[in-house]
Amino acid sequence: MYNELIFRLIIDLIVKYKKLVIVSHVNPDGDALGSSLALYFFAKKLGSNPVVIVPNDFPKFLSWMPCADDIIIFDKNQEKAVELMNEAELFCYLDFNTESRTGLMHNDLCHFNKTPKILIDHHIGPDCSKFEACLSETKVSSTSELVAELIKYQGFDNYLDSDTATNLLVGMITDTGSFSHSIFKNTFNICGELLSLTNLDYKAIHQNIYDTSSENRLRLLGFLINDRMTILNEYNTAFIYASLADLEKFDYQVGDTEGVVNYPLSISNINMSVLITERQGVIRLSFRSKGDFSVNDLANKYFNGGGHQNAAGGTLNCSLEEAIEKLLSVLPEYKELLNK
Ligand SMILES: [Mn+2]
Repeated sequence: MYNELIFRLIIDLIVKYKKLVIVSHVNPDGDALGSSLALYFFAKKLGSNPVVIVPNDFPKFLSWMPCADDIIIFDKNQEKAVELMNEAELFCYLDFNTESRTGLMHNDLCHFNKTPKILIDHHIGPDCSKFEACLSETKVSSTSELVAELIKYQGFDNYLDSDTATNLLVGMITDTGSFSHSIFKNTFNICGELLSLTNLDYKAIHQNIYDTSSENRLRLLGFLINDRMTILNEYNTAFIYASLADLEKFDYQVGDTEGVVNYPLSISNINMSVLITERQGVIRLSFRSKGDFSVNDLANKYFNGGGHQNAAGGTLNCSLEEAIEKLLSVLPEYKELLNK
């Protein structure tokens, strides 16, 4: 399925340009971090000098990932990040398909149009013409799976260690909701290889991700489902909203609402679930669907976002009430598709 010339090209570019800046998307998730950190380890083994920069902070439940401490967080350490970007010989964009997904970093990245860039991503429709090499494949679980294939191409024997494998597994576990969606046969195969080659403790990795919540985080989940969830049976849709005041009440920490959007899909007739979260000055929306309904299309058309068929995100610059109204106003257009 893979064009091995792309793997060769990416590896040659990493070897040729020693100063690498690996960039991932705003609100980095397990796959953004896992794929970036795995490429970071791999590039070091290839003799290059990589750094990972992400636009803003990542969830606390991912802070244990190997070398997560080495990540430069742009909005906390802008001076250092810009200095590194100025020195970069090669940018590696991971887990996003358009530069605007880098949030605050976008303005600065625009100044480096002449610096070579590579893209490794599993979202629909990147503009590959902007890149020296573009590894874009949507029929994979995650960007981490693509990075795993890249390292495998060069040879797991010499280039895989347990830290790299741990990062790759976190990416695949989290982007598939613990192997419940976006799964392909190859995902199981590659995970099996990573585990058998490194003797990692899978249970420990899983527990580090999922069993390290605070009491507040679990109570916030309970509150949102009980008090903030609306079921719209007519549209086979559920939405949950969370105001700033709601989040404050439960001492919100970055990542605390991660995964909340998935719960309504456990209701048998619900085909789409939406989480609407109020942030400082912006409304964030998260979409999930079951089956053929494309939340990518919906997020793209009405919510300044996109992603995958069954998982997408978006943002609106309005009040929480207006965001809910907007969602309600577009549902009739999708009624037929949602009722399938
Ligand atoms: Mn991803």
